[in-house]
Amino acid sequence: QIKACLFDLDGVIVDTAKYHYIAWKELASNLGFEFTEEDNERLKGVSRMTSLNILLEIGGITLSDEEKHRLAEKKNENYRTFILKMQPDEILDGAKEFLQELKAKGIKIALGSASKNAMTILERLELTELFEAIIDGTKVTEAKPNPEVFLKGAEALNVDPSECVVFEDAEAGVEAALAGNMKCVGIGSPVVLGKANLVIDGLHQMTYEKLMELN
Ligand code: G16
Ligand code: MG
Repeated sequence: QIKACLFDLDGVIVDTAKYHYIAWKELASNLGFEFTEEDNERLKGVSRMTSLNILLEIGGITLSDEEKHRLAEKKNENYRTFILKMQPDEILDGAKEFLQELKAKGIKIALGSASKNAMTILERLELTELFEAIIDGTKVTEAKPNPEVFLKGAEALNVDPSECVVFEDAEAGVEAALAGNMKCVGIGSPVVLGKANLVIDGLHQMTYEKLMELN
């Protein structure tokens, strides 16, 4: 019996990837190399430090941990100038409506995101109140595909993992959901997210009825 839904943030509720991209691209440019949109795909759903490590690998650059922390901090400051200007109209099509439908039907809702900026983003989008639990990058030690972020979400909602459905746009996120013994709806390409129980283009295609069919 499905009792709860757990949502990834970037790529499911909002497209912050475009702002991450601008900030990483600028950092790469300062370091003297090009960072492409294709490169950016590799950073989706991945933590800030891992993202930086991938970027430095692309640029063929080796740095001390201290220098890496400084650059990650600099990138985040730049990224935050964009998210602090976000507006509720940037919520992806159908996301708010689906969250409201779930709430009306008594389904519990939690966030399961790798981002340490998740609280700021939810506030800017005026979505905070719809979430009963928020598990973000400040509350986990293991990155997806480890199921920690979703298991903590289920625990906070006081439901069994088998009663949860996760909504994810990244392959590692789908793997995390399944590893946690949860069902998963993939948002994006069936080629990439093939392991999910259902793959859709976006939450505008999701309804309470479709959710119940996953039972
Ligand atoms: C998001 C993005 C990732 C980003 C990560 C950490 O994950 O998809 O690209 O690197 O958060 O973000 P921050 O630097 O804000 O802590 P998710 O899990 O919401 O898709
Ligand atoms: Mg994501």
